Amino acid sequence: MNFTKNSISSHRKTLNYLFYSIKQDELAKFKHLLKAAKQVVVLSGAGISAESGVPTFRGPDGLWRKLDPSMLANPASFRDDPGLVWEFYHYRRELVLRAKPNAGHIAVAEYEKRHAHDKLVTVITQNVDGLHTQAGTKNLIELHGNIFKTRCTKCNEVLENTDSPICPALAGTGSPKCDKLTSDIREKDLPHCKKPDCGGLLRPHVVWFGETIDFRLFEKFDVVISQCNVALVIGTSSIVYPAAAFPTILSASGSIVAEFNIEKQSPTSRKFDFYFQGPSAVTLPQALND
Ligand code: BJW
Ligand code: ZN
Repeated sequence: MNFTKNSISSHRKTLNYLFYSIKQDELAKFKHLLKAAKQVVVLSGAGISAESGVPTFRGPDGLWRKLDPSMLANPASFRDDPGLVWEFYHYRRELVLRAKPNAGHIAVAEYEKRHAHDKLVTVITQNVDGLHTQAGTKNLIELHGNIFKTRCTKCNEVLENTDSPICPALAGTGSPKCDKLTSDIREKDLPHCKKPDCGGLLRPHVVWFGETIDFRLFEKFDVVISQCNVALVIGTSSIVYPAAAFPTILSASGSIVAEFNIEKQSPTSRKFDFYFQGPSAVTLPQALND
C-alpha cells in the first residue's frame, strides 16, 4: 500500500477516533435522562466545527498572523484598520464557504427533527459559521451573529451576503501565513452600503468584545434556560461571557448539564453532571442516537 503523508495522518485520525468511544455506563445514564426531557438546550462553541476544518479560537490554530481573536474581534481594531479586520473575516468567510457540517452538527439537527413532536430542542451557538443551519437545525439562536451577514455602520441595515470575495479588493488577501499586521486596502475599496442615500462602511454582523448581545435574545434565554431539562455544552472553552455563564445558570435552575469536549476534564474544572471526552463529531452521534 502506498501511504502518503496525508493518508497516514487520516488513518491515525481514524484510529484516534476509535479510542474515543465514550463510557457506556455514563452514556446509558445520560440517554435515560435525555429520553425523559421535554426541553433540551444545546450550547455550542468553536469545537463543534473543528472537524469541519474551521479552526477554534484558543486552540493551536487559533492565532491569525500571531494575533489572537480579541485583537481582531473588537470595534477599536475595526476603527483603526478596517482593512485588516476585513482581511481576517475574508479569510474565514472563504474557509467556511468550503466547509461542510460534520457528524456532530448533523446529529444535533437530526435529533431536533426526530423529536419535533415530543421535545423542544433549542440550539444556542456562539459560532458565526452557519454550519448548524446548513446541517438542518431550525430552532437556532446565533448568539454572536453570522459571518455571512453584513451590517452598515451608518444605517445599521443587516443583509445576508455570501459573495466570494465580498469585494474585489479583498481577493487574494487574508492569508494567515503572511506577517503583515496592517492592511494596504483603502477604506473606500472595502464593502459599502448600496443604499444611494447612505454608502456607509459595512462590517461583519458579529458580536465583538465589549459589544452587547442583542437584548431581545436575553428575553428568549430566560424562558429557554428556566424550562430546560437537559443541556448539552459542546466544544466551548467557556471563557467568553455571557455564554460562559449559561452552564452554571442552567445547572442552578435544575437542568442536567452534560459537557462534550475534546480535552480531558481537568481535576480543577467545574463539574456538572456528565463529561464526555472526545471529538464531538464522534461523541454526539453516540449520545443523540435513540
Ligand atoms: C473540541 C474539539 C472537538 C476543540 N470536539 N471539542 C463577565 C466577566 C468577565 C468578562 C466579561 C463579562 N461579561 C462580559 C465580559 C467581557 C467579554 C468577555 O467575556 N471577556 C472574556 C474574554 C473574559 N464579553 C463580551 O464583551 C461580550 N459582550 C457582552 O457581554 O456585552 C455586555 C458587556 C459588555 C462589556 C462589559 C460587560 C458586559 C461579547 C463577546 C463577543 C465574543 N466574540 C467572539 C468573536 C465573534 C465573531 C467572530 O467569530 O469573529 O466570539 S470572540 C470568540 O470567542 C468568538 C467565540 O464565539 C467565543 C467563544 O469561543 P469558544 O467557542 O469557546 O471557542 P474556543 O476556541 O475558546 O474553545 C474551543 C473549545 O472547543 C475548547 O474547549 C476545545 O477544547 C474544544 N474543542 N476541538 C469537541 N473536535
Ligand atoms: Zn447603510
